[in-house]
Formats: sequence, structure tokens, C-alpha cells
Amino acid sequence: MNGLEGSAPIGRSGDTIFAVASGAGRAAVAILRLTGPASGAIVKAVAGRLPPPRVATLATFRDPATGEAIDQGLVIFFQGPRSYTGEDSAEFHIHGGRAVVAGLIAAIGSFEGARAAEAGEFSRRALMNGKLDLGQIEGIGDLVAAETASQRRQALRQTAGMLGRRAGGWRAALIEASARIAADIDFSDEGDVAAAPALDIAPIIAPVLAELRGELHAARAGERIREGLTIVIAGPPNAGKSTLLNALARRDVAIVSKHAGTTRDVLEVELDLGGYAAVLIDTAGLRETTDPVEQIGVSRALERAQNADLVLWLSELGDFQAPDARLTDAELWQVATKADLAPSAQAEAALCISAASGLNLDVLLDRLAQFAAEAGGAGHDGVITRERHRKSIAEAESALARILSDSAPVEIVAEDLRAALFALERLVGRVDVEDILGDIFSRFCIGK
Ligand SMILES: Nc1nc2c(ncn2[C@@H]2O[C@H](COP(=O)(O)OP(=O)(O)OP(=O)(O)O)[C@@H](O)[C@H]2O)c(=O)[nH]1
Ligand SMILES: [Mg+2]
Repeated sequence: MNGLEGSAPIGRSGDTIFAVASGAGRAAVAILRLTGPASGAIVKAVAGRLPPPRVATLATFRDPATGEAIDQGLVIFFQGPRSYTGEDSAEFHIHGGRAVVAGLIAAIGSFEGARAAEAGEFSRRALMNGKLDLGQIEGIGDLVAAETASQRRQALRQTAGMLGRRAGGWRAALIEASARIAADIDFSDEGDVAAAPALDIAPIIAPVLAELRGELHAARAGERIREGLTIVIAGPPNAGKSTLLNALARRDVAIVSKHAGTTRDVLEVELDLGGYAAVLIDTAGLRETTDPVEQIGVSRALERAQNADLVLWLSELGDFQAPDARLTDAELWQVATKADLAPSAQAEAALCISAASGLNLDVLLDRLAQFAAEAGGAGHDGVITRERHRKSIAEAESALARILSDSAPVEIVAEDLRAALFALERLVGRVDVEDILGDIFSRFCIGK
């Protein structure tokens, strides 16, 4: 179970809800799902009979009010609890024309107690009925949104319930530690108090602490896989930054001109670097300027570059400009541009490219892909994929670290254990679940 018993009701679960689960627009096949107590009755009325559960069955679908045929297709009935949501559910696989979909939606919507689903409502019911835990729900959301192979792999591992399982193991250990501490507190009346209660439970919590630290260590990689690496193109005006962005994006995203100071805004394109997601960012050329608009561009450029996973520092071959001194924290690669103009010039940078002739763009892309793989690689079996996870695990980690580092009295140890447990319960949605769900489902598709 997921610990939701007794919390506020999630949605109107008595309704039967329906949605088109396949994408919008014309398609060969569209899938319409429904879930809720009236599912069986609706299938029977629309398809003429209720097929045996979990057997795809060919039928003519009719509007029950008029008897008019809407389409012929497949219907599958899932009898609860053996369904995605745990309730009686059904899927209609129909032809994907707009009028067909609209006709079936109108027929189903005319049933008493049937209504269109809200975003994420199917998954909300799955959670409520204990079919999925919060980590799995997040994984499903990420799987639907996955753009690259590494995002897909990570999301798929999450849907298998990895977060819930690991958190469950930590939680069980901390509960055992709490029980020992409670016993210490009881005995303390008899003047037989353990001198350092933390010593008693150290063998239980030390391994948990080590695992939490391992997760935190891998966290940045997990979040990078999910959100994409940020790679900022920076350098003096006219270095060819926007031209490089356009070349790597393979489309004209940014305005390119021979005037220094062309780019003033921050422009972003998404790239798939060998299966890893990246956001490539073009920025205003860095220089002292009195133009107030350009000044804003320059300060935005610096801010993005300072927070980037990687900065590509561009300067023209033969006109080397040292990287801006304010970019000390970021990993930075120096790239010499416009190599076609000065083929014999000595490069001060590790890599010479020409966006115009395409020279070494493949080398640059290979190195970027390698960088992305290394940056994402450490996250491969971590459970942390979003900031929410990282915060909860960091809270638990610091509470456990306090227990092991101080020789605090038993009441303080008990309090820290409670804090660590609470953080882990928040992680898996045993507490504060409504807040977390609101945030997750606001990003979900209708029909999921
Ligand atoms: N020959 C040659 N010209 C280039 C190359 N890359 C860029 N240019 C030219 O250099 C000029 C400046 O290019 P941009 O890409 O606008 O430079 P930028 O760094 O974005 O400049 P700002 O936005 O002003 O900071 C344009 O006239 C481009 O056509 C290249 O590889 N070879
Ligand atoms: Mg530019």
C-alpha cells in the first residue's frame, strides 16, 4: 500500500473517466481509454457485448442512443483490480479520424457518471489504488516526455519502482533503529542509560548513511540526464557563436551578421548528443559596452555561462581572446573559429573549427557526446532524478550524519531519526502527497 489511507480524497473516484490516450490529430489508430465503475456497462452498450477480460475483441461500436455505427475496431476490457488503475477499465482501438474519435467520445460521454479525464487522472487513480507508487508515477511522466535514449532508460528504471524499493529498505532500517532508541528511553527511568545511544544504532544507520551519500553523489548526473546538460557558447562579439549554434542545430535559430553585438538575448536549442539530452545556449558577445540593451545581454550571458555544465569559449583563429576571468567555476573548452579564413594560423585553442566549411564540427560533436556520456554516466543506477528527490535525501543524510558525529542524548538522537524518517516518507509520497501530486500531474498528458 502507499500510505494514502485516510488522506483527502484524490479526485472524484466514483466517476468513470475517459480520454484519448493516443496523440492528437489524424492517425491510423486512436486509443480511447476509460476507467471507473461504469466501464463494463459502457463497453456492453457501445460494443454490443462485454468481451472476456484482457482479450482483444473485434466489434462494431455504436452510439447507444441512435444505434448508428461509429466504427469497427478492437475493444479490451480489464476487470479491476487487474488494470492500470486497479478499477474496471477498457480500451477502444479505433480508426484515428477526427470524426470517428469525436463520435465515440460523444457516445461514451452521454453515459450517466462518465466524464472527460483530467491530466494525469488515470495515474492518480493507479496511485490511490496502490497499483503504483509515487516514484513509479514520476517515472511514467518522464517516460512519456523522454526525448533521448538515456532519458528513456532512466525513466524505465524508475517505473520499475526502484526509488520506492530503495527508500523502503532505508526506512525499514531506520524504524528498527527507532525501536532500539525507544527501548533506551524506556530503560532510562531505571538509571541504566546507554552512555552514547548513537553507538547502539550505528551499525544500522551507518550503511544507510553511506547509501544516501552514494545517491547524492550520483544525483547531479541523474538530474542532468532528465533535464539535459547545459552547454553555453560564449566569447567576444563576432567570434561566430551564433553561426556555430545554427550549424549544430542544423537550422537558422540565431541571427548572424558581421556587426559585433548582434546577439543580445539568450537563445536555446535542444540537442541529442549520442543519446543524452543537452541544451545548447547562444549568448551575447562579452565586451564593455555603453548600450543599455547590450549590457543586459552581456550580464545574462555571464550568468548562464557561470551556471553551465560546459562553456565553449570561442575566439577567432589568429585573434585569440583569453576566456573571461569571471568564468572560473565552469568547465571551459577553448575553440578557435573561422579556421577557413586563416588556414595557416597557429591555434592557441585545443580545437579549430569552421562553421562555414564544416571543418572539425564532427570532432566537436564527438567530444560533446563523450562529455555528455561521462556527465550522465555516474547516474546510471542512482534513484535521484529530480530536485525533489535530492532535497529529501539530503535532509535524511544530514540528520543521520548528526547522529553519528555527536554523542547526543537519547532524546536528540530520537528526534534526528524521526527527521530522517519523515524526509524519506516525503520522498515516496507517504506525507505531503497532495502537494507533490499537484506539481507532477500538472505536467502530465490527458489520458495518462
Ligand atoms: N568565413 C567564416 N565566417 C564566419 C564563420 N563563422 C562565422 N562567420 C562570420 O562571422 C560573422 C559573425 O558571426 P556571428 O555568428 O554572428 O558571431 P557572434 O559571435 O554570434 O557575434 P555576436 O552575436 O555579435 O556576439 C558573420 O559575418 C559570420 O558570417 C566561419 O566559420 N567562417
Ligand atoms: Mg551572435
